[in-house]
Amino acid sequence: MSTSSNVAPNDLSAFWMPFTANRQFKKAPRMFVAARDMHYTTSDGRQVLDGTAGLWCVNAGHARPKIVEAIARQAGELDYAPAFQMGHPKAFELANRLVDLAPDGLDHVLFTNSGSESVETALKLALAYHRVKGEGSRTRLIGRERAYHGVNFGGISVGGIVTNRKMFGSLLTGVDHMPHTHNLGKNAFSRGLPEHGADLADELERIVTLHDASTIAAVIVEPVAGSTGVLIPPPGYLKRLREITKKHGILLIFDEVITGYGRLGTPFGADYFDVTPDIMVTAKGLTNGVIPMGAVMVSAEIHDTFMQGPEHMIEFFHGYTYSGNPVASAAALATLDTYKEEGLLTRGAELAKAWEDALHSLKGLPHVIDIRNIGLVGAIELEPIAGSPTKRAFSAFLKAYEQGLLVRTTGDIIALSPPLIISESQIGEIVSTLSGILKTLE
Ligand code: PXG
Repeated sequence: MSTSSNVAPNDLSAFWMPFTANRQFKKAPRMFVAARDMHYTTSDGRQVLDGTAGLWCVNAGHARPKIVEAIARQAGELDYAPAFQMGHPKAFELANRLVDLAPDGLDHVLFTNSGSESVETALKLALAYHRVKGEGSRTRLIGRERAYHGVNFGGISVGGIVTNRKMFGSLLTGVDHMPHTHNLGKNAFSRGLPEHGADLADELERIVTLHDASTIAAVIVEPVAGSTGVLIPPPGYLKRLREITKKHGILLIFDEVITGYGRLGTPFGADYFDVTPDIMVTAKGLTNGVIPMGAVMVSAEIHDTFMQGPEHMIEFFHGYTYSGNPVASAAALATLDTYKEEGLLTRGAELAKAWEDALHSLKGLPHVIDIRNIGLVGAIELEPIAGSPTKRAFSAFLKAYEQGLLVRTTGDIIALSPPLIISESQIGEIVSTLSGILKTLE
């Protein structure tokens, strides 16, 4: 058996890495050993500009003192408190803060440890809500093609990524999918919201007609789909989904794991699009990525529906050992303080124009078939190499890393989502590094 004292630092075999080409990585590892503000430090001592806020989560930048101190203090004061039938003050304080920050009408919070768990929590809530209300026939869940809702069974069932679904059997039954809204033919090089495609929301009407509204519990969508390459909805699309769901008594769930906490230049995507869902799923930026935590915000109507029957009874049979964990709660409170003090939840709106102009300056470079942007999110879509999809973008990722820039790729799309503290000159740096790379890509 290995112990930490006898594992050679270059023995990488034991850790089976997530969503990673393990064999390739272990032949030429890319390791970060430190981070501060906008930069990572690599194991070979280089600085790498963070163009992705880690994995869309480090919205306030790295190693922010207030968050670091809050975690250390909390760990020394109250490290853990049982999450079931016991409480501690910070979880309640955090829930209150989140309700204040969330759109009006979302008045209660359930805590989880990740986006995936937040999604499962939301889907289970939707099913149980209808049943408690006496509408137990509402069991169908509607997701969307090219959606990412984490990796658990509910999430991959309503999700729309073939590679994440096809290995895992029949998944949840009674799930249907709306089409995604990405349309390169009509919307390539859109700045902000793409013009065409609002009518795709009417596909929901078609699905409702097919199954009958009385069988449908909820519709779940990402306001902007992040993971599958920044798919931005056309104007009016989400409003239309809200109208249709309301008309048919179907719950609308926004998965704001990426769009939450300032990514679009507003606190939540719901604010950006002026559409309030019944349930809002969040994680990532809630704790600035430092400690795993998710939060699911729900309407008073949903919450109150459960609050009936004998008072000594548990109202919702769901929760995690670490729901509202004290250290995670402290990290989240300090994160929200940092966002507030530095105006970060709206800073994306101030930078959006400069960000948009910078990204779109890459138009016309080799292989670039689309550039799109919203808030502090951007995507550059490349023409795939014939017969080798993903290879071109992945080689851009590797070159960027060598040249001191972290980007994310999915398929042949380069996705960008820097920490919200980024400066205009750092935006320039991202674009000039990418420009150089795009000119030399195979
Ligand atoms: N919903 C959405 C919309 C997400 O983007 C999850 C749920 C799951 O969250 P957890 O915390 O369980 O991973 C996500 C996660 C990428 C990338 O590069 C995106 C995610 C995770 C890792 C990488 O696009 N999104």
